[in-house]
Amino acid sequence: MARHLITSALPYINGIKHLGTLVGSQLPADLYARYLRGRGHEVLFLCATDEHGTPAEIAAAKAGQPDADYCAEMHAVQEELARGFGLSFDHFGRSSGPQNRRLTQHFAARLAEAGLIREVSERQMYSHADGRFLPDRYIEGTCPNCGFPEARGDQCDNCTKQLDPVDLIDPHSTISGSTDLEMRETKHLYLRQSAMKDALNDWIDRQESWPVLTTSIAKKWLNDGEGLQDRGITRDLNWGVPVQKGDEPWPGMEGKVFYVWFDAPIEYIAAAQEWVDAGKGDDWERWWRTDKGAEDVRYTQFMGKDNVPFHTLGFPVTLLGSGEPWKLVDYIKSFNYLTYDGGQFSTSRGRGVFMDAALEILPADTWRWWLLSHAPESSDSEFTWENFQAGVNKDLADVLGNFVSRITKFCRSKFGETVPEGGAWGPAEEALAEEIEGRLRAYEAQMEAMEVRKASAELRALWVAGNEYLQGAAPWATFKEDPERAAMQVRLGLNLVRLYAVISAPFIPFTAAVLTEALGTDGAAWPGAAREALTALTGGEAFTVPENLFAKITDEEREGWAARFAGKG
Ligand code: B3M
Ligand code: ZN
Repeated sequence: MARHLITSALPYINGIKHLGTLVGSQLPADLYARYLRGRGHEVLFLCATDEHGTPAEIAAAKAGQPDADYCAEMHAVQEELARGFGLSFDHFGRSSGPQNRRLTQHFAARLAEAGLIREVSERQMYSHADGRFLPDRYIEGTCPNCGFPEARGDQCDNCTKQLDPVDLIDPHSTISGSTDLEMRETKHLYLRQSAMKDALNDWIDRQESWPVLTTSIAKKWLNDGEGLQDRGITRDLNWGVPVQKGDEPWPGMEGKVFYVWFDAPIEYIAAAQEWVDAGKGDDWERWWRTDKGAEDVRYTQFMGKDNVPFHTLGFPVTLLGSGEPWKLVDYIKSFNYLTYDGGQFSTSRGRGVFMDAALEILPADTWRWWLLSHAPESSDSEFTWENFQAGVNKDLADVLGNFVSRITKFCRSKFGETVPEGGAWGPAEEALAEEIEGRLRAYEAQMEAMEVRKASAELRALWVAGNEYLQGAAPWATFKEDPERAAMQVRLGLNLVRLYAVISAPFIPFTAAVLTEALGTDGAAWPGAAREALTALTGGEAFTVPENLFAKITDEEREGWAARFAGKG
């Protein structure tokens, strides 16, 4: 029994996530966490909302709410959606919590002591009316290139030219509208990532086989072009972790906060502290400190490919640079993108399916199954309604749903709602057990390897094997000549249902719970030898027939949803 720490990239706070974000981090992380728990391992599965940064401030301003209120509300919304999708976090934390504030300030102090932070003087726009320095995105004016009147300090959205705030004609603050701006000297902190380059290279080289996607991105940033750059880790925002050296003030840094990408990964640790503070656990250090037992932990992170550099460079610099014995990640599982019907998901244009709407129209397991079985692993993958309809109707309704429905209903009609006794296995049953044995072990191997699509294919093959057995055995025909044999066939079928409930739970936990409930097989352990798993119910056990497990998606539904989620423009 190993101990497994699992984290999913933290969903940003400014709005409800679309299915592409879900399948690129939280959902596969949940799949893996559920699988490992099912195998009897000790698992700590953590996630949180990533709540700081300019986009959070802007979203709160747009909602007309104080930052803290906006974030609290959106956190609750995201937590509820996570529950709806069956994401089995041991804790779903908040990067704006006191634990993360303290830890972030602690790491900054340690890095400063280690000489890994330098102060840099920069000239930046100061707004007298607002009494603060303005981040580039908070300054607007006329584009010097194309004359667009609402160009931002960092970029013109009309001609896409990258800008400096000083380039703008008639600049004003987007907070107050004031034009009373001046360029002033100000200091920022830079993390000396370049000084850690060799340590990072060594660390990455020491890793067991990381997925190619992960390693290639990490190495590219480390060695390409100008190599690893030092990175500004402070910002002029109101909302964030105040820049301090531990508990001490940091002279010259008054009014500044840490950059969101500095504090966000630290929340992985803070979430474990929150988990303890919430009374759900009693020791976070044995998960995170290698001097306190975490050397036995295997730590796996899940994320989209755009987040990889921050996890292979930025966060390790923070942890290694602190000189303290923090647990580093062992394996990074990263994902490509899910596209939507030939294009991108788009929040602003309302294009694609978002987590809230998804749960409004269909049960979570439908989405979980399709998304995981089409996870963008080796390349981007595309959501289309035709493909979605086909996947759901075939795999879930025709294969699994149909199997469960046929066997339980047939049993009820001939033997009542009790697992029938009698009869002995013949060659067909032996052959089935052998096939299930092979496929079960293959399924486990793919799950261990976090090969999500391949694992889903093995699971589907296990369902298909049951269906084909039932088709061939045809207990409805056998029953007329040899009721004993039919009883044996039906019993085997019910044992398959029991088996499916256990092994399908990582993918479709809600359905698995319904099956478990119907069979009264709560607490059934992960199957060892197939032969034993297929004879676990020996006869005499009561069961109920589960109501229609999966409804098929009709063509009208598909067309209606395609139109509804096409987005404007
Ligand atoms: N919040 C994901 C994103 O918004 C980002 C992940 C943080 S993980 C520490 O792209
Ligand atoms: Zn322009």
